[in-house]
Amino acid sequence: MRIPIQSVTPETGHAEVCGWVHEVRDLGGLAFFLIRDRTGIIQVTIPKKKASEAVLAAAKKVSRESVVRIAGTIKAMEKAPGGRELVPDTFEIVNLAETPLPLDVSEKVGAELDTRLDARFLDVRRPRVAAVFQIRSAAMHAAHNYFHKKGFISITTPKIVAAATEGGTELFPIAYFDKEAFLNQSPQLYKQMLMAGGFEKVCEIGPIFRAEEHNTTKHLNEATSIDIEVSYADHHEVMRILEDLIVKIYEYVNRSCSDQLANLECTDFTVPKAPFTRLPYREAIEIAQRTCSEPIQYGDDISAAAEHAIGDEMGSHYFITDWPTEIRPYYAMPYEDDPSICKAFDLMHPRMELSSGAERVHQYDLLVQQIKKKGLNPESFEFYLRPFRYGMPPHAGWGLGAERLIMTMLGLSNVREAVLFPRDMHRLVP
Ligand code: AMO
Repeated sequence: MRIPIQSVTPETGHAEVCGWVHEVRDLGGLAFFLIRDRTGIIQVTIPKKKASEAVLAAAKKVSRESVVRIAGTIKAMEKAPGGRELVPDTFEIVNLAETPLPLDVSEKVGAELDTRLDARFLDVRRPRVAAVFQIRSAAMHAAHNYFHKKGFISITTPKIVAAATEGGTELFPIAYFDKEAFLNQSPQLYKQMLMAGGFEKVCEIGPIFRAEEHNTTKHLNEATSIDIEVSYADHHEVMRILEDLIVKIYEYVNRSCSDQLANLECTDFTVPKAPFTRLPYREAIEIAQRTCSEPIQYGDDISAAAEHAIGDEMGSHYFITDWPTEIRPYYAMPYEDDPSICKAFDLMHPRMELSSGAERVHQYDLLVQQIKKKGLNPESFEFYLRPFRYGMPPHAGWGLGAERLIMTMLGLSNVREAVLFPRDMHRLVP
């Protein structure tokens, strides 16, 4: 019976392992193989004089990254990985890999991100790369768990839609029988409609599609959004949920992924402390004016350069609150005493924005007015506006980018590193 390589100890006795041939070394009288599965690496040592003909023949023929099944005796061996080695009785080549390999899995030869993404199936065999996705899986598990514990209803909203969410731009059109349709940019309108449906607390972790022609290290054309919407909550309450979730995700990763963090050499992994600073937009602009080389004014969007300058000053996660109503979407609730600013916020990591959210407009007339003010046509939002006429509770919510969360958590230099098969302007395959 096959056992995971990590579980093989010097006391194991006889063991059978399956995996890929990670490295091959021939020292004349001795042949060494490193065999890797997703749990670890074991050294297989073949003393040529003592080994059977069949073992020797397979060992001679096998190429790197072939799949093998090897059974034999486990011996303590201080210098080998994990302090043990396997001396085989049988050595089966389950599937021979072609040579040369498109990518060096042992990481002795570095590769450009593009080459790695082209051969992603091999790239993710690299323990450091696999670690990113094991951590991402743990982080998503922590999020699901958190929402479940807090009584959220997990929903799935359509990704094929008839109208824009955030206002007409950045949409991928698709052929949908004889109709015009698009890939959805955000579950925004649907999660709000479900507040009218009485679900009170909804969450969704799903894909969002943005036809942005950005070629940066933090933009994807298909991303994963962690979304919530909560009835009777204001912006303060959903900011508290967001910072609590971030802390819980970091804590869970810290607890359950120590091997993966070590693999990634994430030595500065620290769980952020809540509450995060609430920095009003006006003060954020003042910091940027003082510290950023690019000019910026009240009312401008916060550029990447300004984001960095403010992030350097803040040093850890923080919220930018109280944004000018003019530069936020129509669904953000203006303050009653000063409608020029609204109850919208962004959650920031010092490197970039992670999440946007707001208390929403729940009054039909105000919402129609705000849609018109943005130069949009309320008629194309009829399906969304209708629920606001039949008892819509006040509500608030946010969307958090899963890839940016993982990227900033692990100090990855490119958001594509946090996606198995990234979609960007130049990449549609694999
Ligand atoms: P927003 O458009 O700010 O807000 O998106 C929310 C978060 O999703 C992530 N994100 C992206 N990540 C990678 N590449 C992209 N192209 C990309 N676009 C967005 C970011 C961002 O902070 N409806 C609102 C949310 C809400 O108010 O509930 C929305 O979609 O991390």
